[in-house]
Amino acid sequence: RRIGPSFKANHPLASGPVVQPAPTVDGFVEAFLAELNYGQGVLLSQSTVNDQYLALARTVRRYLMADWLETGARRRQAQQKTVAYLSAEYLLGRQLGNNLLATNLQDVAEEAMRRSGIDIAALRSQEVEPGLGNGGLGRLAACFVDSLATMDVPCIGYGIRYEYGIFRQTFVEDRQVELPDSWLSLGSPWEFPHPERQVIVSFGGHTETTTDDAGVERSRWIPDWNVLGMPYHYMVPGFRNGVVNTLRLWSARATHAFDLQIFNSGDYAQAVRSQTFAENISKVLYPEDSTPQGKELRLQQQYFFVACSLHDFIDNTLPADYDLRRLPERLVVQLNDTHPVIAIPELMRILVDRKGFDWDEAWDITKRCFAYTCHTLLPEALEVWSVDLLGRLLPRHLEIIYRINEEFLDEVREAFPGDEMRVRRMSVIAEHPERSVRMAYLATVAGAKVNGVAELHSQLLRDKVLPDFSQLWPEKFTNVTNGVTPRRFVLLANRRLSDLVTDTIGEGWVTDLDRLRELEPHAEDPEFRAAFRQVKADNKERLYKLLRVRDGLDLPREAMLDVMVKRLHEYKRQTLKLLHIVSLYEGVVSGRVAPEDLTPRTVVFGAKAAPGYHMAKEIIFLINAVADTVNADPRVAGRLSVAFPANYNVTLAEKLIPAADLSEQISLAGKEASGTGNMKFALNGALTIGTDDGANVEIRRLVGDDNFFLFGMTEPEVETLRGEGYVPADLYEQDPVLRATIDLLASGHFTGGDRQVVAPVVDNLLHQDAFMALADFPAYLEAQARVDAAYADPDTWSRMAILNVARSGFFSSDRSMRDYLERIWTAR
Ligand code: B1N
Repeated sequence: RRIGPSFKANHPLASGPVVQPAPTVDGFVEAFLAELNYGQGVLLSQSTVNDQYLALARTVRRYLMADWLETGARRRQAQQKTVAYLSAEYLLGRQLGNNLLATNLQDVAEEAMRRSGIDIAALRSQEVEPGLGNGGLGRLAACFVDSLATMDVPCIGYGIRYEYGIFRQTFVEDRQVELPDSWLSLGSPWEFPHPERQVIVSFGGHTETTTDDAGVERSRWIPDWNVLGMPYHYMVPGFRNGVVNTLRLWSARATHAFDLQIFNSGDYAQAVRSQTFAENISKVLYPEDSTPQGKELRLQQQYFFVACSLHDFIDNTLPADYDLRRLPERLVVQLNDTHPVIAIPELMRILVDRKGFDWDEAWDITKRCFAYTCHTLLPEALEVWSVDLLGRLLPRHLEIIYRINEEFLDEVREAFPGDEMRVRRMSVIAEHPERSVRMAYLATVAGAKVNGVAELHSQLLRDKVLPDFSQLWPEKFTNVTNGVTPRRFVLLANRRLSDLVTDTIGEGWVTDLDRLRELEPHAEDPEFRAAFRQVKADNKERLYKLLRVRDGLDLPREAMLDVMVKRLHEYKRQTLKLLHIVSLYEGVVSGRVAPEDLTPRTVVFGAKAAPGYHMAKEIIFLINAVADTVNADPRVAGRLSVAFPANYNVTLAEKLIPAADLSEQISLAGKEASGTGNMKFALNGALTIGTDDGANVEIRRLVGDDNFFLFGMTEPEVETLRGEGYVPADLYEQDPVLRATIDLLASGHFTGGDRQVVAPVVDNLLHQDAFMALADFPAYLEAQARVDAAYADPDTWSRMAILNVARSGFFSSDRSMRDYLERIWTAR
């Protein structure tokens, strides 16, 4: 079949105009009914909620289409430098609300639905969010593409269209049970498959050495098997600026070779199994957040999407005659952590093996195309691939990595003669415990820039993770502090606050978030503070209504809302929060504290644990057990409640964050690279209780010490304590409050008398406590007492909260994107 254009470019109809429905209620109703009747094939009177949702989505799509086509055409014309953002994860969140916001059609759509006898809220809830990511890293990618579209920067987001995203979490007898997330099953109106842009990706086999016409030895890859990559396009609209960029996610298909096998083999069942094998590659998102398991399928996923993406850009996006020596003028590849780092040898392979460049020229081009963002400090999170596995799956890439490493190590030897220890330390190939490729080192060697995601993180990255590299190439290292999109996380999630802000300082702040500063003087205005409190109260009411329907939770309206939502990980210290809750409860039940002396609090947790992370799952169990007991105990009724709604995701975050009073950011100093939830809470007027870690450091500096509850050890203090030998059991012995708290936990009080089931967590705290929760416990309680004192005076609290909003404009992802543009994408 013919693919490629089959229309005369100079035909009068060739480039539009694209017919767009009128942006009026009438126009919207008409387009909606057309989608329902002709797209969905149903009558309104017969339609289900799902029919209506799909038709509504397709109607909104129509309003974006002209801008999308126009942006594409403009980008092809302009031939500017394009950012290829390579990310294995995009945690997009629901699309309908965001796209209505971008097109400014919220009110029109709502009225149009009303006129059609439909409650738009029911249709909004019908959408299953594409959960194609684990947590902060995936959500960051989604915020970044939003900002780039809003700033009209040419960008293609490349990734994987997982058929199953992050699992759906349920609790059965307080324990996490994972269910598959079949987000595509009711139809996916936001995606556009492009089979004509399919790409072939090869795996396995071996290499051969041949001599080319010029007598130069060249390696040739003879692969063993292929799959097809089918791109699906998603619209990434800018905020009311006529720009729609593209997110291109790849789905794996069997090639025709598989079909032929079906035909020839006679073993039909086996042939179909081969097809399944190919399609497995994009079947499911790995649910490990920051502890890669080194699984072959994951390397297949990584190479699959990276190979598709580079091929797509070089062969299908650049003009056919483009001179690849000038590639760095047109392409910058931003590597979102090490997951897409195999793109480096892949570009070398394309240039050397397919395009006939000599090695040195190819390497010079490659080095100028890539930049690498590191998102972690945990040693166990730094990806390595065993040479054995990599060589089996991608033999030619392994050869290329070896040669890159040889030449790099020569450079090290030249800079530090006689220092073979250093050479071994810096080698891209680790020898122990198994010969393997250190992907972060490869990215650092090839990348023109390497950045961390918050100031403290970038500094620790230079000093602790990659010290030899920062000594060799200090100018390579930079910082770009993360940010979040104010469109989704303020305007969409918190309409009430947004209206108050706009009424107070006018429009424009949504794309120029520093303007929130203009709110500062209003912190002193009692009327504004009262209005601000009313916004919080309304958001709480909305949240509690949702939690009643969603989770059957019945929460008191008046209490302080204390929220800890993030992946479950020991370094994030959900257990420290749990110890705080148990200590409050213990105070009352032991008679040490009168219940009326407790500041009424509702603590909400949201957290998924990686399915294979046993300790994390034990902690989830314990939180649920404590919640059950505390909520059922009349002695603390109305004073202390604990809620753990299952399946925390972007959709729930949008309801929880605007309602929160207190934001828990309590990781052990030096472990959380940045955090981005911390920014979302501050922007929505929650106060932070937090350690000196990640972006908390910058939040505190900006909002001011007086408006932030700091506690705990600093990173150097953590190092010192570890050096001295940390013995958590000693702290338990010495601190009566800590002892009473842990004793109550250990007694089985929360588990129907069963001491056995709490042992894994309690013993770990007493005898390991790798993340030093016990060491920070007294300081944490003291900081929580400061929280209670501040909360006692509504005016004090709202003044602080308003100043948090006013001074957090820096954390817009628009600012992050400006920093990438200046420090990484153009400054070379
Ligand atoms: O990336 C976020 C940061 O704000 C967080 O502090 C950081 O923990 C997070 C392997 C990761 N680092 N590494 C991952 C995710 C998935 C995976 O398979 C690692 N996520 C982070 C944004 O910078």
